[in-house]
Amino acid sequence: MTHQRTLTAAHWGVYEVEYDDNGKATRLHPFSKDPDPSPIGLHMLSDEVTRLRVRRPAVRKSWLEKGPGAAPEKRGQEAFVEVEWTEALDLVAKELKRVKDTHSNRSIFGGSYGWSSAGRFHHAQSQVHRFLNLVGGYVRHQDSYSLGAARVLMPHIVAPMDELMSMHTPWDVMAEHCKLFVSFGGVPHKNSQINAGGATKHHVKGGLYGMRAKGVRFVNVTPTADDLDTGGDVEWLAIRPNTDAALILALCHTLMAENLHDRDFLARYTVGFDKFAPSLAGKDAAWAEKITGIPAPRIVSLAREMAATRTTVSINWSLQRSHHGEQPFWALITLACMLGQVGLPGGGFAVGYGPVNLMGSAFPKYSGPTLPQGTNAVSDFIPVARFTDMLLNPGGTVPYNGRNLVYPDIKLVYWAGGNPFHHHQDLNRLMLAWRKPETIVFHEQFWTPAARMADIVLPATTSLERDDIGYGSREPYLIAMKKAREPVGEARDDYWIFGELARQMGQGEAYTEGRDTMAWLKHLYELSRVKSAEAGVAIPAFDEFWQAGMAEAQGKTREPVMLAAFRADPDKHPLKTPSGRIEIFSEKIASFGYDDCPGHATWMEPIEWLGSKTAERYPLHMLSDQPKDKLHSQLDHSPHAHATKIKGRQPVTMHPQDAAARGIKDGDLLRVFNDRGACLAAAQLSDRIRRGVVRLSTGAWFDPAGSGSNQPLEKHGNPNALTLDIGASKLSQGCIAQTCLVEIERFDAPAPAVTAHRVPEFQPRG
Ligand SMILES: Nc1nc2c(c(=O)[nH]1)N[C@H]1C(S)=C(S)[C@@H](COP(=O)(O)OP(=O)(O)OC[C@H]3O[C@@H](n4cnc5c(=O)[nH]c(N)nc54)[C@H](O)[C@@H]3O)O[C@H]1N2
Ligand SMILES: Nc1nc2c(c(=O)[nH]1)N[C@H]1C(S)=C(S)[C@@H](COP(=O)(O)OP(=O)(O)OC[C@H]3O[C@@H](n4cnc5c(=O)[nH]c(N)nc54)[C@H](O)[C@@H]3O)O[C@H]1N2
Ligand SMILES: [Mo]
Repeated sequence: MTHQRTLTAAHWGVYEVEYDDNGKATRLHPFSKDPDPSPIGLHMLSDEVTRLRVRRPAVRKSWLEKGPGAAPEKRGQEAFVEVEWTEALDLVAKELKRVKDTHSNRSIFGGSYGWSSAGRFHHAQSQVHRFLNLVGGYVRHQDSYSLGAARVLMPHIVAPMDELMSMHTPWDVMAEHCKLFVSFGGVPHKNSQINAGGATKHHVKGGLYGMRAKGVRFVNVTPTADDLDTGGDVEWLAIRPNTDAALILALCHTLMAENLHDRDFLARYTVGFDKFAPSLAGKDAAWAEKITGIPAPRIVSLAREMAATRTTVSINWSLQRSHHGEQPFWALITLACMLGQVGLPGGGFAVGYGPVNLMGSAFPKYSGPTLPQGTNAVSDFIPVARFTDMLLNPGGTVPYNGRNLVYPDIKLVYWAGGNPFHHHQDLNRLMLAWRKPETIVFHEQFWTPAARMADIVLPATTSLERDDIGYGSREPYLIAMKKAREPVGEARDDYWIFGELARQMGQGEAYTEGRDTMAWLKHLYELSRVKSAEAGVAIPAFDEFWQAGMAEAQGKTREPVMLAAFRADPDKHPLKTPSGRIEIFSEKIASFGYDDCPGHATWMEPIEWLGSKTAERYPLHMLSDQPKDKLHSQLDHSPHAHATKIKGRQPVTMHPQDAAARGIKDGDLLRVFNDRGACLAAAQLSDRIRRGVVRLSTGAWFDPAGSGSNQPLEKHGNPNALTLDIGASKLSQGCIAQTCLVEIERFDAPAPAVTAHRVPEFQPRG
């Protein structure tokens, strides 16, 4: 008999699962309804991917034999012992009880940051938080690595990021009305492959090509020209990294000097321009040329062009992942207000067309299914990127958004669905801090570097091995993600694992509410159906959806133009800022008295940049952007990601002249280094990158050679061996991965083998 294809959803897209005559899933195909499907997940069934699965529960040898806290410096170095599920669950439940009783739930870090997999019920972060809440709570994290600075800044001055993201004017309206589109950091096609929970219809390429076809002019301010593809001409302004705030302030300066700013708009819709304007003194185009490397005459003419025509200014999230990363965002909002086009079709600002597929979608917004997480009895939290600081400074304080937080004393770290040895900055420093907890528990699908550095690793299923519901914000389709195969090895759903642990800790019924997976899917789906209907969006009943394999949301479409209601009547539709207006000057932020984030947009030198003293020793600015061939570190071991590697390493893009000055040829093995670390990578030459800038995309699994020394060589090309682990400012404490200087040399010594993609050693119990 023939087996019908089923669907599966990943953050990067939907795939059709093909089965053989025996019902075995054999191949994945692109989703037929997607005009621009992503190749990232095509090999999810491959042997290369399966090879690295965690197959059985495993416990680090010293921990198993000597108990919590034993030889923490051996994490990642020593063998694991595989154990039965019953024993593994017993160990975890007892250890949680021990930490709760001898310390308290304030000693459990369950922040567990990470993207997990698509699928709303089995979302690992939701599951771990629901579980830890039921057993007394945990220290959580706030904000994200994605938007550390913007999530804190934007609600003070305009609106929360999530609201702004889903308000972005759709592509067809942009094509019709926008005349000049100025992007800071491009609109990278590679990034828009992703939408959290599952991209179903990729529309960014079509959107950009449509704008170009209607004659929109594009100016791209970026160190890396390949981040904007419109199918036509793009003017490239090759800016020095981390200096965009200076450029934008100089654009503001020109507008004011030439009386081109929209006084009516500023008076009606904003507060604080009078306090900001004097700070522009001296910040003219000539001043900005020295900082940014963009010729002064072009800055002046660009400001005039912007004022003369319907203009959108769009900024990418990468710009705020930098030291003082609040400033380019605040400056951009200020510039858009001076241009006076906020709320007009094709005009105003965008906080990123491109980072994910969501922005510019015209599909209705409705509430998707989500697993309730309960309430957390512990109030302690950290800004997410202060994780290493927390471990190193228990009892220490950290300023954050107007308050001082105290770092808790963490004894147990519980992680499900993230990879801190991918996402955190300065991984050599994290390696040292990682010794602090007495116990580290991971649920993982794969033997990632972080899993290999844990004490107890529990094998989790992938979304191909369980039933779930795919839903992404402003995507047209809900996807019935049907189980396509049996779990590999003894892998179990995170839900099953937490259910069992909860049972042992007397919370089993509270955790499962008596439902199995299918009952949960139906329950969560029907709840979301009721809420969506209230908002004017109809989705079919669950059984019909599951039977059909997918569902299309029908109904009320969106307000087409970003912030149009506010523009139409700011009294009736005030913003949620203290004044109800856009805050060019924020009394609130000024009142915090932070020297690194004053009350209005300004330019402050980053701690490292091409104009700083450090550049004498480390003259290359390293950008570590999101990888084209994967989502973060996920599927780094798949054939698709492998194909981009050179000599088994991550390529580092550099300008031919920077390479020639160092005797480097295309494809050479390189050592990238600074005072914090060093890694190996391979040269990929391109004249589409600014001189003095190099790009080492994230995602190569962390692969330190040896250990113990302060600065081990990372062998695979993980940029977080080099990045700096401080906060963007006292306001946000956001991660600043894009602020990083390095030097590069040819690596002529015999190349050490890459061992990132390996299963750890297993030994019998001693
Ligand atoms: N230098 C530098 N560093 C960066 C960035 C940068 O720009 N530059 N970007 C930052 C950003 S924006 C982000 S969002 C972070 C991303 O950092 P992370 O979200 O931590 O990265 P992922 O690689 O997606 O890790 C997800 C992990 O979850 C596991 N997983 C997937 N599904 C499941 C599941 O169902 N159950 C369980 N138990 N596990 C599962 C995967 O195997 C994988 O190991 O990285 C940040 N780091
Ligand atoms: N394929 C793929 N897509 C992804 C992800 C992934 O891992 N893989 N991750 C997703 C996640 S979690 C997030 S948060 C988003 C992040 O989205 P972004 O933060 O916007 O993405 P990046 O790729 O880091 O950077 C985008 C562009 O900004 C440029 N840029 C960097 N620094 C500067 C600067 O100082 N000035 C200017 N003008 N430009 C600069 C970079 O060269 C790059 O081309 O991407 C999402 N999309
Ligand atoms: Mo992110």
